[in-house]
Amino acid sequence: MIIIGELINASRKAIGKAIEEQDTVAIQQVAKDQTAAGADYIDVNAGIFVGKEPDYLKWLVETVQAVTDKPCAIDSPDPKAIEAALSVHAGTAMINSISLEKERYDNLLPIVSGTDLKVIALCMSDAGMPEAVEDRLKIADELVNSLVRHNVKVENIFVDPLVQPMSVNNHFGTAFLDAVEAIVQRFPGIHTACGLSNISYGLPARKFLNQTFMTMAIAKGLDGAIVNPLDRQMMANIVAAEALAGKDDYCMNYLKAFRSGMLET
Ligand code: THG
Repeated sequence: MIIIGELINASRKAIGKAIEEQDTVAIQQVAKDQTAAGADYIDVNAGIFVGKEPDYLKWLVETVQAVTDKPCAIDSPDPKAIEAALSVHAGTAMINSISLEKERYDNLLPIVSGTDLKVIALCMSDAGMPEAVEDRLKIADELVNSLVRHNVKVENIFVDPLVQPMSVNNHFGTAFLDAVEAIVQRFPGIHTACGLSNISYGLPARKFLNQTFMTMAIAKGLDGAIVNPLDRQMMANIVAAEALAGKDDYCMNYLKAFRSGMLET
């Protein structure tokens, strides 16, 4: 599982405050904690700061990369903010995300076309949020085919079928899971990703739903997720579910996780 640490997101109160105050130490602590917990990418999001997003995102990338070797997932729909962040990013960043919404698509395609950047392809279009599995697949098809035509390698694409709250519609869970299954079958070598915790929005005891949903999604082939890596139970579940899904030769990762103490929750 490719873990994208979600915690450096300005919509979280403490992070929004730290960004506004340019509190390097606070941001770096969260970057270090997520790296130590096993994050492969550090998501950076300054989306609440209209007008200042490019400057803040650039500062976040510099601040984070000063204390971790991990690349960032640059979480913005704004090409100017993404360009600013990329201008200081070391190594191969992940763009989070392109979608089929026309303006976003047209502006972000030139940034990723012909590069080795990783890119999350979010299943959203100008028709709004997809509801049924077919809507998600139609968008995924168009996005992936178009990205590949524009010289983005299939292995650099992470399709995000979009997790929506099941408190709104109790079929949103299965629509997502079925979409993951179909995408993994249809595009060999492609990756998938999602903001998993959206599933439990509006419900109590969210951790329990998030962890169980993660296990179900892994069974369908999910191999990337934007999650809180400091949730030890979640991280332990991921290692166990991947072994059970046949993704862990000789249970090597499971055994390694056990020996490192990661399975003591
Ligand atoms: N898809 C893609 N990108 C995304 C999302 C998506 N980026 C934003 C969001 N959705 C995923 N990121 C977050 C970040 C923080 C939280 C949820 C999703 C969050 N965190 C808890 C909090 O602030 O209380 C803390 C973590 C916890 O305890 O679980 O709510 O769908 N491509």
